[in-house]
Amino acid sequence: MPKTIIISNRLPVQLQISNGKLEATPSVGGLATGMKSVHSDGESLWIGWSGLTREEIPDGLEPEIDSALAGHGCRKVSLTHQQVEGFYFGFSNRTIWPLYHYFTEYAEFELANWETYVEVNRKFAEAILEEAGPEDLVWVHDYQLMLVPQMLRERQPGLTIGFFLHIPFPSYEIFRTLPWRREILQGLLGSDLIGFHTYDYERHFLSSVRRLLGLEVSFNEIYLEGRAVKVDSFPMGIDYAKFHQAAQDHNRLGKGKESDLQRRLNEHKASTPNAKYFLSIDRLDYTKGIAQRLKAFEYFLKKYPQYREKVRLIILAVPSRSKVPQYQRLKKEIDELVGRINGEWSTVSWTPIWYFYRSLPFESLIDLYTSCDIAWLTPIRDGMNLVAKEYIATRTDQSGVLILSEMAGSANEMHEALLINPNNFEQIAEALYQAINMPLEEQRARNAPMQKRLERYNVEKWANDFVDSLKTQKSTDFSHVALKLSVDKTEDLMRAYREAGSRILFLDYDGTLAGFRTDPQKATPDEELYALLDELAQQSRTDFFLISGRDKDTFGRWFSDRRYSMIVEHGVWISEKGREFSMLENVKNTWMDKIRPVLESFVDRTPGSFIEDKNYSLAWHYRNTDPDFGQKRASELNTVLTSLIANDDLSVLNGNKVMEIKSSNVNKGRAAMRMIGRKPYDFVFAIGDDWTDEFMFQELPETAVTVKVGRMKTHAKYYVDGIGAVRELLRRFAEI
Ligand code: GDG
Repeated sequence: MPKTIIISNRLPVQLQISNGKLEATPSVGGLATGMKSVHSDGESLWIGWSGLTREEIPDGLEPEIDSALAGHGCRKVSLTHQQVEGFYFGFSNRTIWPLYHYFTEYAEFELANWETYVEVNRKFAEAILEEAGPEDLVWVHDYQLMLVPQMLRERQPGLTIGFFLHIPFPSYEIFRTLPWRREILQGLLGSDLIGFHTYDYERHFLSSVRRLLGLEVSFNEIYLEGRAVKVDSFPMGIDYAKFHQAAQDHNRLGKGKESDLQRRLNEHKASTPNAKYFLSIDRLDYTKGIAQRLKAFEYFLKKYPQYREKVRLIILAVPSRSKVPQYQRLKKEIDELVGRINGEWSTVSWTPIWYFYRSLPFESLIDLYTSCDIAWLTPIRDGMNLVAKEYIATRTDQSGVLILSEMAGSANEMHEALLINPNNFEQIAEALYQAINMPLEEQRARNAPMQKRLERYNVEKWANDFVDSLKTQKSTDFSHVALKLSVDKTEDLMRAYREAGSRILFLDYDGTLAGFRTDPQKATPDEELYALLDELAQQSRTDFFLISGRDKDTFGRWFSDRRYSMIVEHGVWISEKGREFSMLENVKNTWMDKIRPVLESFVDRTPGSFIEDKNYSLAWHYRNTDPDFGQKRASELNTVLTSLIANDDLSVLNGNKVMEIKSSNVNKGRAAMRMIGRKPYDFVFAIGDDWTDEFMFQELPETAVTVKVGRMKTHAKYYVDGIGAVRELLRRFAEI
C-alpha cells in the first residue's frame, strides 16, 4: 500500500536526554499539530531531525533513539553540531527567515551557510529516497527544506511530491536580492504541488518564477519539460475541536479544581471587576512585533489616562532561536521595555504588564485564552498566525475581541476582527479603545462567523485538501486535448511515414526547431539542425516546408543556399528548393504607415519591446519585457488595434510573446492547404509551438498528423515536450 512521507526540519516528538535517559515529548506548534491527522491516518512515516546533534547522543543510545522514534512513526536524520549551525541557525534563520519576512537588514548572505544548507537538504533527500517507494506520496514542509523536492525529482522522477511553505513568500523585489534565488526556485519546482497560506504569497512566488527563470505560467500552473507544477493557496487551519473542547472542559471545572495560574487570574479579576485583560502570545521573534506592541501600549496609556489601573497586558513570549544574535538583542530590548514601562506606570495596586518568558503547558494556554477579554496579536509580518485562530476557537460564549495585524496571513480570513497596521500607534490605540468598549452583542456578531469558518476549514480539512489536490495534480494529463506522442504512437507514425508514397512536412521554426533568444536575429540554426534538414531534403519522396512568421530576408540568408523550401511571413512568400521568393498571396502593405506609429508609441512606453518590420506585416515583440507588464501592454495594444483596423482587411495574431498585424487572408493554415492541394500526399505532417500554428492544426485534413510543441491547449492531435523531442522525431524520419 502506498504510504505518505512527511518531511519537516523537526519531528512531532522532541527528544531530550536527562541523566543519561531518553525522554520523548510531543512537539507543540502549528506544523506538528496540523500534520497529526495526516500522520495518524493509514500508512505514514515522518522524517526529520530529532533535535539532538550527533555529538549530543551518547555512544550506544542510537538504537534506543531509533526505536523510540519508530514507535511514533518517525525516522531521524542525523545532523552534526556544525550542520545544525550552518543549516538551521545559519542559512534558515539568518538568511531565509529575515528575508522572507521583509527584514532585509537582518539577512546575511554567507556562502558557507548556503553550502551547509545544500548539504543538509541532500541528507534529508537521501533519507527520503531510502524509504520512498515509487507510489508513495511525499509532503515536504517549510523553508528549511526548499531544495529537497528537486533533489528527489532528479532521482525518482515519478514520485508524487508536495511542498508547503509556512512562512510568507516575499515579493520579487525582495526575493531577487538572494544570491541563490534561482537554485531555491528550481529546488521548489521539483514538486508537483506547491502550497502557500495566502494568494499574495502564491502570486509573489509565480512572479519570481516568471522573472527569474523565464518560465511560462498559465494561471497557477508552471509548465516544465514533461510536467506541470501547480501552485495554490491553502490557509492552514487549527484543530478547532481540540481547542473548543478544552475551553468547554476548562469552563466546567468546579472551584478548587482550577490551575494555579487560573486561580491567580481569578483573584486579580475579582479585585478589579471592571478591568480588561489584553493577551499577547508569540514566539520571541522580531517578526512578531512584541516591542512595538509594548510601545503602543504605553502610547495608549498616555492617550487614554482613564484606563490606567483598568487594563492589564499579559505577554507570553516563548523562547526561540536564542543562539541567533538578533533574538538575543530582541530579548534584551523587550526585558528593558517591560521593566521601564512597569517602573514608570505601576501603582501600589497595579502592574500594567505581566510578562512570561517561557513556554507554558497547553492547559495554561487555555487558561489565558479563556480569561482574557482582548487578544492583541499584531505581528509585523506573519505567514499565518495560528494563535489568533486558537483564541477565537476557545471563546465558547462567543465573547472576546481579536485585534489582529493586517500583516498576518490569518487577516485574510478573519476580517471580522479589528484589523490594524502594526506600525500605526494611533490606529492601535483606537482599536484598543474600541475593543474595551465593544458591546457583547457586537463581539458575538463578529466572532460567530469566524468560529463557523474555523470549525469548517479546520486543520484536518486543510491537510486533506492539500493531499487531494496533490493527487489530482499527479494524475492529471496536461495534454488537455492532444495526446502525448508516446513510444507506441511514434512507432505507428514511423510505419506510416515509411509506407507513404509521397509525404509533406510543415515545420515551424522558432520554439519548434530552435529555441528563443533575447535577440531573434541571434536564433540562427545550428549545425545539428542543418545536418538534420539536409538529410530530410535528400529524401526524394518527402517535400518539407519551413513555415514561419519570420521575414523572407532572414530565412533567405539562413536557408536559400541549402535549397530548402520555405513559406514565410505566415504565407505571404514562398521559396521552393532555393529558388527566389515569390508571392503566394496577393496582399497590400499600404496600411503599415498607419499602424507603425501606434506600435512605436508602445515600444517607447514598454522597455524591452521592439518592432519587427516585415514586408507585409508588423510584429510587436515583448519577450524581453517584464512579464506582467508586457502582458498588460499586450492587452492594451489589442484593444487599440481592434478599433483601428476595424475597416481594413487586417487581423492581429497573438503569438508567443509577439503580436503581429497582417492581412486577414494570410495564415499558415491557408498556405499549408494550398501546398497539399498541388498533388496527392499520403502523409501530411505539421508541427509547431504557438498560436499561429493552430491555423495549420485546424485547417489541415483530419488524416494529417499534427503535433504541438509543449503542453498547452491546442487543436493538434499530439504533443511533444520540447525542441529535443522535435529533433529526435525528425531524426527518425530522416533515417527512413
Ligand atoms: C509558523 C509561521 C504559521 C505558542 N506558545 C505556546 C504554544 N504555542 C503554540 C500556539 C500555536 C503555535 O505555537 C504558534 O503558531 P503561530 O502560527 O502563531 O506561529 P509560528 O510558530 O511562528 O509558526 C506562522 C505557522 O508556522 C503554521 O504554518 O502560522 O505564521 O511563522 O499553535 O498555540 N503552545 C504551548 N505552549 C506555549 O507556550 N503548548
